Amino acid sequence: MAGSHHVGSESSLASPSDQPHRTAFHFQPPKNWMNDPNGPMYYNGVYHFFYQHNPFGPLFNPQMYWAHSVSRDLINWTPLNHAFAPTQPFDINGCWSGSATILPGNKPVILYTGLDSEHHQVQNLAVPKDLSDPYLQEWVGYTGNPVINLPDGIQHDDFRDPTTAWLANDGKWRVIIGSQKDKKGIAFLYRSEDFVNWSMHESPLYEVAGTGIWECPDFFPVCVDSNNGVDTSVMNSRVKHVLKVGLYDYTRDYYLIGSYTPEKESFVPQNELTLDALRYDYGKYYASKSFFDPVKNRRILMGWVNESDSETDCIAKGWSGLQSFPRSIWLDQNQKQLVQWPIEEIKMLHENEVSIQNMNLEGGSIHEIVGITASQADVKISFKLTNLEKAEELDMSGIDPQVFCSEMDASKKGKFGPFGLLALASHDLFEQTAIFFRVFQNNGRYTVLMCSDQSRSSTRNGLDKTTYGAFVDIDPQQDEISLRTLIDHSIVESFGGGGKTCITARVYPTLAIGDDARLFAFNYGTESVLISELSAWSVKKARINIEETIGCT
Ligand code: DQQ
Repeated sequence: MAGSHHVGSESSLASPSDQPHRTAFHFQPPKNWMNDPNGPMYYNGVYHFFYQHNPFGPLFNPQMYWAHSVSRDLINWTPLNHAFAPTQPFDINGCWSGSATILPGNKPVILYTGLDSEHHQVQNLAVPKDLSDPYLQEWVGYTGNPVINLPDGIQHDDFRDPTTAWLANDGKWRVIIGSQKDKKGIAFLYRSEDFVNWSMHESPLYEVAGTGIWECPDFFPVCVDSNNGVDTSVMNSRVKHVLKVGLYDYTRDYYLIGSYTPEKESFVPQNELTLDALRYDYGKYYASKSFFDPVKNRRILMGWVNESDSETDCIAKGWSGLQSFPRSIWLDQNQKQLVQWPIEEIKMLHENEVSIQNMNLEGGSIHEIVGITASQADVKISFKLTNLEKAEELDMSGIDPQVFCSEMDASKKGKFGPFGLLALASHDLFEQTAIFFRVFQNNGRYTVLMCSDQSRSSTRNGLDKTTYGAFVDIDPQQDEISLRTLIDHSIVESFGGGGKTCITARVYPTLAIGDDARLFAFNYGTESVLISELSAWSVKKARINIEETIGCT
């Protein structure tokens, strides 16, 4: 059932000077629309990444295809033919999101949502046509598809996005599927002994009233005492489980951490799913999916980062949508939240290292970081604060950090903060994306706020320049306040507090492009802060989806 469409080659795009916002080391197709990551997996030496693709244009179209790329290092990707095209009665109106599972005997399979001939969302099974093909280029739909039909009482378009399945001790596979009923978000649970015959468990794995449809759920174990990842079926006293759901109504990925007992099919989270709940990323980021990488014993997460410009702009660019840089993801030592960090393979792309130690950044000062390509960079900076008793008094309880960051943008002076980075800045700072912190105290407790302010990111109007914000769960009395930011022409992906708080933004500078982009550390607070350590690199261009003969060795 592989589509015969070949994705266009990069040479068909306008020259780089006409494409100042195309990225260099983030995953994107050669052209046209991309949204959700689908079925990431590792199989016999090759990483596979599928994604929702409209091969015919740069805008969303429900008649989705599954595009397919392969890599040996998660950095350079080779495009293959589409794995699924909407051609069969069970997916004729679209091949929507889904996940891969490696069955015993090292046999990969995929479950994905099809929009059938009646526009019902159903779940389909597919297997590689030839397991001896190292790239698994062709996929075949199971003849008995769909393997899971729309449940009674659920609307035809409210049942989608099967997860990677997990196997419990009773020999039954489990999978969850996103849904809703009367605005109650639901993760329906299905079980099967053979991966073909599935039956719905009497109660969902989890549901929360008032949250609307749950898209692209993900359910996986995380170790309580190590940063290593574990395979999705691992269940023992050393793991907790994470349930991630995409709330369609808000385009946000929220997660719950809890205990899962397969014998009772109960998932008891330790945190609540509210709009203030934990999120993978507090910026532009959605429909993410994780997978276990057995090569380095880690769990890797990728998410869809949509555009912030207009449909007209996407048509002019000829493409739309990025994937976040792959992140390792694990449970924080305090077991209250997850931590994310760019995968170490990024080092392959580093060059021109610049480093600074113990530099005092006076209140109201700015320091240019020179010697790297600021439009294509990886920068890590750590701030040490002393005299914290001088921090502003503010009771942050009940404050929405995003609203607060929007009102207190980077230009508003505080005491400790705003301090951080000005990315993709023009020489006169007219254009800049400011990623920064503010520190407050209340009754002897400190709160660290992280903001990503896009309000001056471009001279252009008509862009979504929403400012994002979130708290960072660290104590500045004990810990330095660290920020890592990946800058790639039109994406600014930031990791605060060692990866406890992530914020991704899309920006479209007109002045700060290519070699004209600058990078600064800044401190507009009145109190000085110490840059204890700064390391920054230019990031080389990766080979991403440039058509060539397969052989990504
Ligand atoms: N995108 C897919 C759906 C999923 C949504 C369609 C999330 O399967 O629910 O392209 O972005």
